[in-house]
Amino acid sequence: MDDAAERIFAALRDVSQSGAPLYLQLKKNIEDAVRRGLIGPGDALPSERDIAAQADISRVTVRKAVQDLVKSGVLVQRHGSGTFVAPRMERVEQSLSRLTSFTEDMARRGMAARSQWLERGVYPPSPDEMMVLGLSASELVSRLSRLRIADETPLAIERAAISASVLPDPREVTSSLYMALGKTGHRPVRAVQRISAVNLGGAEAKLLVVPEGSACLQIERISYLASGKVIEFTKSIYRGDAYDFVAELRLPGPDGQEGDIA
Ligand code: 16G
Repeated sequence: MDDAAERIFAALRDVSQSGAPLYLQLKKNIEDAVRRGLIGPGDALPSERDIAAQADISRVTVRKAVQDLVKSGVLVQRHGSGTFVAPRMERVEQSLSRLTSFTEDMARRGMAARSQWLERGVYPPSPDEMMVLGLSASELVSRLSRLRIADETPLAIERAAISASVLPDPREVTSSLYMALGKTGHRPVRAVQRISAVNLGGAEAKLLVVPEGSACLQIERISYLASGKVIEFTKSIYRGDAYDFVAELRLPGPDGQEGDIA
């Protein structure tokens, strides 16, 4: 038996036949073992059968506990090779003073960025989109909703809206929206961001592989061209356990001017 398996079995000893449902006890024992560092990122979990035998519980109970822990991101399952403690999330420190794209941010950190498309098409604009992008009801908007993933870890859900007169075919955006906008001279040069706290609902939690109700950052970015025209209206949800947004603050100048943000 390897070390990790022994440590896991040690953590299972307290699963008893009384009190809380067995799968909840088992789940809590495994969570505690991860939190206390008894088992660490990448450690393999013993097989369902071995855990069941060791803790003297049924395999169905073990499977239920393991599935719950996979859903909440504590464990990961790799087809053919088993179940492992999930890699620890390295927090991403993101400056609030530079206007960069997700692809660029991840490349700077040596991480491979990719996206899973949730929506990509042309639609009549919503009242919000009309107001922010300055569109009339007869104009169209290109919507690009993506799950943004870095090194296989989902970090954010981004829902971008761009006027269809600027981006008539959103399928032209393959990896980077800002790169696609740059090609036609529409890359934003300035943006205003509003950040607020939210607790995730079930569907979004599932996409981000975090427990339902997890703390997240909701970010609204409105980006502008040098001409002052609004080019992008993006609503995003960033994982609270993964992101630190950092802003540099300075004393106001001698005239008391702080500079306008909007
Ligand atoms: C960033 C922006 C987002 C922009 C995206 C473009 C925030 C909160 N959001 O993630 O507004 O649409 O970059 O990234 O920073 P891309 O060029 O990689 O598609």
